[in-house]
Amino acid sequence: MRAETLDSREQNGFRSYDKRLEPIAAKVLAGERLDFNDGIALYGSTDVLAVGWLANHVRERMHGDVTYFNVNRHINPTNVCVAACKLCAFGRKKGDPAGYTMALEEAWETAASGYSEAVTEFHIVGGLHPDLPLEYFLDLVRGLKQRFPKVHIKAFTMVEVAYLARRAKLSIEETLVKFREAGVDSMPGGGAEIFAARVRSIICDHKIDGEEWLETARLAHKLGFKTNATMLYGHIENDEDRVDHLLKLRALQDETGGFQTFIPLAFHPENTPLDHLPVTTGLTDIRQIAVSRLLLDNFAHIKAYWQMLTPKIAQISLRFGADDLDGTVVEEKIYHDAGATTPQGMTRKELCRLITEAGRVPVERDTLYHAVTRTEDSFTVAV
Ligand code: V47
Repeated sequence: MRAETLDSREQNGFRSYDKRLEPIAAKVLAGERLDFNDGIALYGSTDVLAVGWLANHVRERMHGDVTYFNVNRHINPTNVCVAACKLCAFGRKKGDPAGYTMALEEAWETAASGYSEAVTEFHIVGGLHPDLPLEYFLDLVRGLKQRFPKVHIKAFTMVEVAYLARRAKLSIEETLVKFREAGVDSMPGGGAEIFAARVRSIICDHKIDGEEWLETARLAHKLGFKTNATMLYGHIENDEDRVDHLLKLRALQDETGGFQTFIPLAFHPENTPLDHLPVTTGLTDIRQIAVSRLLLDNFAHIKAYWQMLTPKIAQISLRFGADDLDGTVVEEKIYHDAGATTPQGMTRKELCRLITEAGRVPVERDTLYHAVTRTEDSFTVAV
């Protein structure tokens, strides 16, 4: 067994005891695209280190040692939500005493509070509130732009855009144009979950379906918005569902080129109706980062979101395909309501330490991946 392992084929430094990885390694080393069956083989291989080696090879081909992070602040204006998704511990029904909705002044004050480090990005997502009109969100963004003109506003998932459009009786395009005029600069990747209808009907049956999510992203890209994409894994989906999800994102990226970053999100079951499910394990998380890097050959960035993965797993991910850790965050509600034990935020210094100790080179970026240079409390962006 041992001899067999050592004798297994070696290609450019790649070696594995799993024969199924050999043709995949040949494609990866030649810069060729992987297909559905390759994705299934990568999820099925017990040689996670070999899968990680391949992902790291691609990551270093694209980015060398550079590892990105940003100085951002999350703002969740409301947790009141009509959707009642089984995957979620954050949303509250209207009238629930634990529900909250920020007055605009409160949201603007929240934006200003936290670390003294000047943030370069506000990341804004929230519940699907049955009464808050589109105008509330437009005013929220306008007010932020007025008060913080240098800060990039990455706001509203495809799910929120589609919901607000329907409530305002506007098309998706009209709604996106209003957001752009108000000051939204780009969009986060949430709400994608898993596109497969069988899974979606159980974990988030009131949300837009997978096709609508993709169509909304397509329209956003056509209007010039950069957006991110996510996938929620580690619940009731299987390997086929995950590969299908990744390949649908890859196909849309071929068409529009509008995605910047992919963020795999590990399901946190605590305080959700799916709390009987186990949490993901470290190797599952790391393999997911690696498979994402290998299948999404047209995505520039794979983010190991430290809030969701824990700083320790996020750091290890930097050697398994990830080139981005997300940012300082300051205050996080979605994962902490679902039992996350990670800190609420991290400083620039802490993020840099994680990256440096992984043998990588930290680069502070803005949302669009321009390098940021800092002097005391101000910053300049190299465009
Ligand atoms: O869409 C909700 C997920 C997402 C749970 O674009 C859960 O840069 C795990 O999309 N367990 C919101 N996940 C977060 C998100 C995100 C985060 C960081 C960066 C970016 C970006 C986007 O969180 C939701 C949903 O998929 N989620 N509940 C839960 N219990």
